[in-house]
Amino acid sequence: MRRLALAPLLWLGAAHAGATIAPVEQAANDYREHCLSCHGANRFGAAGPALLPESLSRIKPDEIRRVIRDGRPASQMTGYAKVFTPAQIDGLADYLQQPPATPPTWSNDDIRGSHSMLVDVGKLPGTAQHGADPLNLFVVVEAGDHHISILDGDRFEVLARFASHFAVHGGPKFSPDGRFVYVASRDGWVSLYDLHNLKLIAEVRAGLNTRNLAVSKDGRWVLVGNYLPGNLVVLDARDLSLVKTIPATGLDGTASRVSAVYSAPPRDSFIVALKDVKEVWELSWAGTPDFVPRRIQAGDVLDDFSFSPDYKQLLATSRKAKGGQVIDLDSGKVVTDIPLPGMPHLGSGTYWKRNGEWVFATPNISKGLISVIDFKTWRLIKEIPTLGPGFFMRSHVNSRYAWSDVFFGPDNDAIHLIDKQTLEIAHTLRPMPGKTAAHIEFTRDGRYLLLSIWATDGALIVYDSNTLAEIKRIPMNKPSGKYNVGNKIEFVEGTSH
Ligand code: DHE
Repeated sequence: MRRLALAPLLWLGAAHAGATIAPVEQAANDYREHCLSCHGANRFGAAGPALLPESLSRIKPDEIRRVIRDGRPASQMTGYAKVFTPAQIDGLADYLQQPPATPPTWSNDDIRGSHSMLVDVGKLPGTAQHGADPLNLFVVVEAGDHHISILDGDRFEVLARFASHFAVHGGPKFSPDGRFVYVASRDGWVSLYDLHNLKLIAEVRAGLNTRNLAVSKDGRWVLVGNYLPGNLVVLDARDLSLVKTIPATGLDGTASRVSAVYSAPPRDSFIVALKDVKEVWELSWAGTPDFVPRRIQAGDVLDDFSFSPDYKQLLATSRKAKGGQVIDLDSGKVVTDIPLPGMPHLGSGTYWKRNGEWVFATPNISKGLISVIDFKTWRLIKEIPTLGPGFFMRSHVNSRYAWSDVFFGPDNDAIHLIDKQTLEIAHTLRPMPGKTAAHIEFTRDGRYLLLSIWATDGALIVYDSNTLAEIKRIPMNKPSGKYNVGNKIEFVEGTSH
């Protein structure tokens, strides 16, 4: 719609300027001549990332223009300042933010066509070949140059590093024994990696724009949630071959995007939140699953979500309602709304026991405060003011503190340590002044933790979680999330699911 409205306006502008070709056509020609070989015929991506509105929505228009003009350091994207006039750069940036003339599709055949099996797993040793504790490895996402590093969590040394697809987002998920890790990129690619043999096994493109993935507790299925096309994709966890696609269509026929998918191990099911219809879906993996969703009516459209520790209830953010909503998964009823004033990145919150009761805590993305909520009464226990809005909060059963970042604003180099019992800020660290400090993950025993310095010349900093002494700095390129195999497969308290 937007494109149809814009095209005549651009054309009119060009006609007045006496141009012989409409700017939209000019941009399409420029794309074909200079961008297509890397970014694909339909802007679906190839060696370079997809350039569809869904893929670019998180980037400001000025930044898009800047990248076309100056390129991206440490990538194959060179600058086009000497090739394009400023008007051509503006035209191209506008063009890329409009939907393509033909609506993009990604069919089952496209998924199957993208699948590649790189190694025959059956021929690889079934035990860890690297000498490190397989349950204390960390999978580290280096967002700066789109790589993944595998780190020995005892010696804090990198065992392997490999290129990922563009913009890995969300937590990688593991097979129940911790041998395999599944990674999703925003561009829709899913990769399967063998941590015992440090080898990439298989890859498939499950969609054009993906939210995240989940793995069933029995290790048989991978469920991928997509924005584009709005659907769920079930893959065989052994080799990522396609099992089924399920359009994210509401009961009334409205097409939706998928907000997030998680596995709920005690329920033997995947839980799915939909972005454009007021429904939550539960898909059982028990027995011989048909993956037909059980539909639960939500009070609002839901974004990211988390669970109560027993997985009986779901706690979701709702951008429209500017707050949170609790849904009982057994009865399928909305329990209550909860005050989450700053739209938290909910899956990245954490929970612990305080005075014998479970509490949930999360920073807020648009307000400098941490919300602490009682899991039994759903009442707000406290709002802890922080130095700025944050993204991630993490703890461990053996840690006195929950660590919470200040992702946004002038104090983004600070990290708060919240005392889990008093709910006061016990310490504020500034690990590398002037550089964003964010996202924590503990070793399996909780004795140490890894913190990211979120910069291209960044690092992972290893702390002793009791003395808070710095143990080691490992240089890395914008390390974003890091995930401890043992903590993730045991779904331990304090870890994201
Ligand atoms: Fe995330 C997890 C949604 C922006 C880094 N983020 C998740 C998950 C969801 C989500 C649903 C849980 C997936 C999982 O673990 O399986 N993220 C969203 C958004 O809706 C939001 C606000 C906007 C968007 O367009 O996606 C958003 N996220 C970001 C970022 O800007 C971050 C900081 C940088 C980036 O990589 O894009 C970011 N998100 C992360 C990370 C996780 C994550 C590192 C995994 C956290 C964990 O420890 O498990």
